[in-house]
Amino acid sequence: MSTHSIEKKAFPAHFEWGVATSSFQIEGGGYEDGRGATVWDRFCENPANILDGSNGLVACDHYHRLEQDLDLIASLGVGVYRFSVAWSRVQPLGYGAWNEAGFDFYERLIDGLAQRGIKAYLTLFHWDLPQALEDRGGWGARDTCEHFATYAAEVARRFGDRVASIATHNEPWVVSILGHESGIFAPGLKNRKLAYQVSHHLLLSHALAVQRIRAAGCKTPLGIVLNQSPIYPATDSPEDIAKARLDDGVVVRWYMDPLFKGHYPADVLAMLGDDAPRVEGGDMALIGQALDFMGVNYYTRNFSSASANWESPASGDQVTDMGWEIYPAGLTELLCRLHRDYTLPAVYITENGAAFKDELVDGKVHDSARINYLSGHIQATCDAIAAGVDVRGYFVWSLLDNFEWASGYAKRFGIVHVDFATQERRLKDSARWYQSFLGA
Ligand code: IFM
Repeated sequence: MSTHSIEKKAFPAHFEWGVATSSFQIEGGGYEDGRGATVWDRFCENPANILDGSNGLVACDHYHRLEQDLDLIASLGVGVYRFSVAWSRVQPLGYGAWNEAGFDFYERLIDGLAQRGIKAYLTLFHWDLPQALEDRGGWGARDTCEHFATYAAEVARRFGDRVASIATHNEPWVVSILGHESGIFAPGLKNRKLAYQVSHHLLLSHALAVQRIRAAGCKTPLGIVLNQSPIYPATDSPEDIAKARLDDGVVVRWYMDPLFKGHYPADVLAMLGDDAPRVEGGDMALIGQALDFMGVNYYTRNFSSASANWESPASGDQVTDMGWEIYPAGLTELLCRLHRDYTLPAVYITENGAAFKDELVDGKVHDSARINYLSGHIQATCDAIAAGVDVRGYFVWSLLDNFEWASGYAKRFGIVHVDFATQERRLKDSARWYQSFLGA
């Protein structure tokens, strides 16, 4: 079925294979059982913000279908499941009182995974900031870092010994830049200075959370998940080369340098000028503390052009339904470059996958393009390991078709098809391919 002949036995014996999701994208359950509003709830209240005018109030209704979904995950034969905790479900305002009903849900999730022999990889923040904190300045306010560390420590106190991994943030670049500079994601703000202050606070909150969790004696591996891609100049003009270098600074080095070298990249700071974030004494040392792992979310490569009119030549079956070029070699290249430029902890491919225009025919989805995408990127991961990068796991994004943020339900990333009218789940061919690859 796949044009790539990669086999699981090409990987180290303890390599982890999983699927990934996030709270807001699948849980639904509205404001039930005391869940507080999030910035994404508020953002969706303006239908113009979302391609299909939808919201996350029902999503995949995972909140009510937990047992069935756990069985589905187990049926794939994966050893690990990556999910995120909705902060506002367990602490509705993001500060103050805890919500036991919210913790109960994650209790059942984590126990249900253990009963099925699946390790839990928990992410603390996948973008659904409690709206009450946004009303107090959100990630632009330094106080939010302290609130996040308190929340993180409480989740770790309750679940730390039962999960195999805790990631603080998922893709801080998205929260800062798409949420606060371009404004196409919640909370929908357009202010570059704020966006970079937010990025600093996300990194600081990550660091405070790691410090607090470790100080409490929790030995669970701790890390952070970054979206990354290799960025090439669109042409060999000096202007495009300079732009690609700066864009690499904004997307890759702005996060990697502070986390693994203890400072922000000088070229991006120079570009920002007065918009550079306010950094207090001690922040950088804290952000640069050692981590147990880093997660890499890889989907595509990017090109940078100094000209606003340049368009990628990739088209047709070279691109996914997001318009993202399918370029598995970029993953090998990215991993090798990170390995060369930084002293990395263990690396996990925490997200990789693709949206395609799936068609449900007679209850089946023949998504050979997704199979080729996944097998190509699994091969690319194998190539990076062969080149010496310490990659320990790979997670398909995503288990289910789900709420794809500003694209609503219009883009389907799942290896399991979801009929959003009936909530029926159906394994796509890609899920069956993954099952057989894993030997389930
Ligand atoms: O759906 C998202 C996910 O929430 C974060 N990483 C990228 C995915 C696809 O856009």
